[in-house]
Amino acid sequence: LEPLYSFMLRARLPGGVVTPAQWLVFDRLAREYASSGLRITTRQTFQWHGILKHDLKPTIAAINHAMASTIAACGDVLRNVVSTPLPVQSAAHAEAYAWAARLSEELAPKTTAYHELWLDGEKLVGEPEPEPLYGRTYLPRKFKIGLAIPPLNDIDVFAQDLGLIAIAEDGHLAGFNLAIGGGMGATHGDPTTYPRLAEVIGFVTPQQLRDAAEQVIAIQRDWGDRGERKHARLKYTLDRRGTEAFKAELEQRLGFTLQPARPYRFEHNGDRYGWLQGQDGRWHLTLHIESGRLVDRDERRLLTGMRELANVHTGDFRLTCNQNVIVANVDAAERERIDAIVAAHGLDGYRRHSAIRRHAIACVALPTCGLAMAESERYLPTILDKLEAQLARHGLREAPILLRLSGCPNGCSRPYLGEIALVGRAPGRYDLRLGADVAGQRLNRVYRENIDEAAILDALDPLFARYAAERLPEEGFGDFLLRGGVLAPPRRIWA
Ligand code: SRM
Ligand code: SF4
Repeated sequence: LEPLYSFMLRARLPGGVVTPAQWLVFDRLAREYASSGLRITTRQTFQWHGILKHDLKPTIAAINHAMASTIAACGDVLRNVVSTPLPVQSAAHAEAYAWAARLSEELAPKTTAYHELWLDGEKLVGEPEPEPLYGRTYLPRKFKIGLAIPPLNDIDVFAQDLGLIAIAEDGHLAGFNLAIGGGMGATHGDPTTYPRLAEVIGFVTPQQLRDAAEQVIAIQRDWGDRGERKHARLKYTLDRRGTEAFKAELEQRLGFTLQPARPYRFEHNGDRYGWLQGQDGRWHLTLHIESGRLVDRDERRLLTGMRELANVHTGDFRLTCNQNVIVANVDAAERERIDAIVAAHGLDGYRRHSAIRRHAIACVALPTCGLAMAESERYLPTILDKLEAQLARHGLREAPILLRLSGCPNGCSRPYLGEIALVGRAPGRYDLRLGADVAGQRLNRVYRENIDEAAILDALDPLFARYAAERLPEEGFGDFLLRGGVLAPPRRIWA
């Protein structure tokens, strides 16, 4: 008798765009096959946990019939391409999304094995189809592309292997600054591993983007460390071979020189909640979903509420890299009906939650993640209650402090970009990291190592007191900690 194996499935949804029809399929899969609802990830897609082995095939087939896929959502390939989800500047956003979708499609593996295995595709006889980009051995490690449109850095563009900073001129895309070598993962006690922000190396036009992205991946394929998986990401290739050498190789393979980077300015990296109107007059409602977990619990029937929305909504949905969802492209006349469904199912947390709760992100961690060293998603509500009480005592309930929790140093919640971050060490113990900015351009650093909850709260309380008393207007908590001398200035300012 075979054990009852269960699996996690992840969809590939470039730019996080989901039609109402797709939503209804994904919702049905969550109810029929998964153990804990629909989970929005930090890369704008869905995961289903607890899929039993014999249900994998029908689930994957249903995802594909809904015009989505699971191919390249995991593995040593280009992962889900993320893109600024909020379509407020209509023309530029539409173009940006089109680019995310195109890169995702064209740079994905071309293997037919996926279709043979999971979709009952016809078996090819003879040699398998060649992989034009990945070759026989694929990439040394996963590779991530993300596209941001300033002033919003809502995808954390500097955490990507290849970050694309869209430069809009007259409302249309003039091109992209390329930022290479971002990545979060590290290993406790191993200083040869570290989080790193991507470096801006130049500008390309839209016509040059596809080739530039492909060649960045190809150089990493050829230069990446295949001997030690821990050092296989692009960030280590750059630090080993030098960013200038990488850029020279890129220009040589492309046959043209990158233009100098164009000016840009990021203001912040969270989501903007509530209703916002786009340039074309249509409306977009960003809802806060704690840890991205859509389940029905007590009076908060989030999974049902989203299904009700999908039944009536005529626009689309956008998943965000902060694990939230945008009900996008709503006509003004429909707003009232959407608001009523949102309120009736407890999806209106964005109106009630404190600022720190609205901006917090936690990775999945226990019980499903085999790499977790400490709780994250399940611990978030508890630590938030305690931090909220502390912040309220200092009159800081509405201070939008960016908190990120990870159950281990792999950094799936991009914790090294949190103004406050807890990175799991052991059950109940975390590294407390402080001092990132709110634009996603500065990493935090360890403030206290391997401490428990009481020590975390003790360490933060006097800092909140000082922040409340001494902060400048609009000054973020991370910036204050640097200006106030709590943390030494960073060795490198990323901009
Ligand atoms: Fe992640 C591995 C969950 C975004 C860095 N990540 C894992 C695994 C698959 C654990 C494993 O290998 O067994 C986790 C599954 C947990 C579970 O039970 O579901 C997992 N990662 C997630 C998600 C679901 C976190 C979330 O709470 O939303 C995110 C899914 C993204 C997606 O839709 O594709 C997720 N992971 C990230 C990010 C953030 C990002 O990409 O913006 C990072 C940091 C950025 C980066 O890659 O540097 C990230 N995950 C890692 C790493 C460290 C990689 C490294 O280079 O060091 C691992 C471990 C590994 O790959 O060996 C990992
Ligand atoms: Fe698991 Fe660690 Fe990623 Fe959290 S950060 S989901 S614990 S691998």
